[in-house]
Amino acid sequence: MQIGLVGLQYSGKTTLFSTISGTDKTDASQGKEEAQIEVVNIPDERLNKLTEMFQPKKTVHATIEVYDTPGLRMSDDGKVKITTTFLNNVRNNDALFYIIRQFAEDTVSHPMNSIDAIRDIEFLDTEFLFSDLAFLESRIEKLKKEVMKSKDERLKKELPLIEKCYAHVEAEKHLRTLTLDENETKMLSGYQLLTLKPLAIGINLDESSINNVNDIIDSIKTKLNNPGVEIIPFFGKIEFELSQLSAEDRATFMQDYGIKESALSKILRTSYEILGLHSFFTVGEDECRAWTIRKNDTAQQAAGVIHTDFFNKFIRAEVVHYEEYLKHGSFPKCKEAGVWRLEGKEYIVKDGDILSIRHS
Ligand SMILES: Nc1nc2c(ncn2[C@@H]2O[C@H](COP(=O)(O)OP(=O)(O)O)[C@@H](O)[C@H]2O)c(=O)[nH]1
Ligand SMILES: [Mg+2]
Repeated sequence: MQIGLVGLQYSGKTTLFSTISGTDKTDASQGKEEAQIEVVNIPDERLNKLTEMFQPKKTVHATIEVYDTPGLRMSDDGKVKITTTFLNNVRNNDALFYIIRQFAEDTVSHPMNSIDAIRDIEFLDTEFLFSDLAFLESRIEKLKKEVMKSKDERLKKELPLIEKCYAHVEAEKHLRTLTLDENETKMLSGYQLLTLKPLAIGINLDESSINNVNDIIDSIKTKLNNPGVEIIPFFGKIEFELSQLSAEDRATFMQDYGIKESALSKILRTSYEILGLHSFFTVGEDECRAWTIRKNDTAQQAAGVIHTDFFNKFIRAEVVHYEEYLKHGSFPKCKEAGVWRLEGKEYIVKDGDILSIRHS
């Protein structure tokens, strides 16, 4: 799974990317046209705890790929324009994170020459709607021609769906707010429509805002017409500086600044949430590991994530929830307490289940 940090130039994307990846990428990325990619561990206290209990040879976190997309800059005519390279980068992402500048800093210019979070968000929204509209329009034309020529039932079903999408986008509404059934979602999945992708918005604040974060975020929320989109405040520069410190010092400074959860953790957690993902664990002396699955995935699908063979040869899953394991301390004790279960392939895996797959 990939999340893309997208936004205007100098909104703090690379600074945030550096914090997330734990390295300083701010110089390396200057003026680069292509996106930087980093595979990032999803922080998980439960996995740390399991590692303490099992002392395995290896601990493997669930991961997510973060893309630092080159920002949109002012072109020669003084306007900020969307480029094809930019759109191609963004299309490959599974979820998008707008990174919006709200920090004031005289030494850092803004491609639109002033700080205005709402304008910047609406700029991105409009460009993405426009890109989807153009795609849908050409798809409709193509389908109309093909439907006349061919007897393909799929094409006949696709046309009304694309027309429905077109009407929605034309009314300036994101496709993610359109109700689609499973089949429709499947039909659209190959097209990489931008406003269909899960979205969250990160607002990059400066120190002067530390005492009125809630007011700023509330005011942005009321002005925006973006129902259901999560808006996450963070302090790009401070958090980057903190990430360079030891864990102990970081904790102290975070407390001083009143930052309860780091931007890193908030953004990764939100990405998981908007992508509809969660984790299950496998444990043992060799390895403790967190695996990523979709909410509502079955035990058989979870087994398939571990190994494709396990999907086909699935017999049963041994299941104990993490909380129960923590409470009882061992599998035999869990059995005694009746919290160790054998589940079939249709079982819906819960976030934090510890699984062991029986297969043929
Ligand atoms: N004061 C302040 N400066 C920031 C903040 N975030 C980023 N910057 C600075 O803004 C400039 C552009 O940041 P960068 O992360 O490269 O932006 P990008 O173009 O979106 O990747 C750099 O000089 C950063 O140090 C912030 O929260 N506060
Ligand atoms: Mg950058």
